[in-house]
Amino acid sequence: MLTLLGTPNTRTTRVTWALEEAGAEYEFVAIDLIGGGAKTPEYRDLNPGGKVPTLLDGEHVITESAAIVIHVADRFPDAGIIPTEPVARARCLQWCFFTIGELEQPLWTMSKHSFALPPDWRTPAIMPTAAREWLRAAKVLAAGLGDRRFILGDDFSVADIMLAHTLAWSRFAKQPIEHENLQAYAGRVLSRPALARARAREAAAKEQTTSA
Ligand SMILES: N[C@@H](CCC(=O)N[C@@H](CS)C(=O)NCC(=O)O)C(=O)O
Repeated sequence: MLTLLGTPNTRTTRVTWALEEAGAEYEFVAIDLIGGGAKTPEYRDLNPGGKVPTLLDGEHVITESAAIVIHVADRFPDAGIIPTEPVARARCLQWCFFTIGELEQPLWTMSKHSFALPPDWRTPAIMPTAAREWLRAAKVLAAGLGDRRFILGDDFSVADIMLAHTLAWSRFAKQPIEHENLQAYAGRVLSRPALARARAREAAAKEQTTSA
């Protein structure tokens, strides 16, 4: 049994999306991030950093969105969303880790210093640096993508989930996507039906929590 604990429209959506691409059966438990739902002792037992998402796979607890989407892809091999050939798999992991280590970091810095951190901890002067770092990481991605349909070529993979989710985040953060190939890629990947299903599933879980 798979249970995803997370908050709609956060990094959780990477996992909901991967589960939908995989055709998995799962329960979605909405965590009220703003209301402190990730900071309770019970939740911290699962995810000591008090962050979302967390996946429960039977007795196993998995945290970190990149690790979780890779696990989902491995667990549902018939979905074909992670390559098995070692070099192609390494390339897929490369772009998953690039997302976490490079692409999302400037956006996360902007989020932290505009609303996520307590007001006293925010340093607005960091914003121009983060904006430049965003452009730099996006340029690396645009060069890596080239004229491919997906980041690995013709086959969609969890790396596309990680990357495209972060491109959607950049739109929300009003950071430009300067490269035409990246804009087209974002449009292509973000219009996948599995993402629409994931968003609907998250919205339904949130609605249930709100009205409970
Ligand atoms: N590296 C982690 C980051 C998780 C993370 O920071 N999630 C945000 C929501 S998108 C969160 O829970 N923030 C609450 C906090 O920072 O206290 C992952 O990819 O899962």
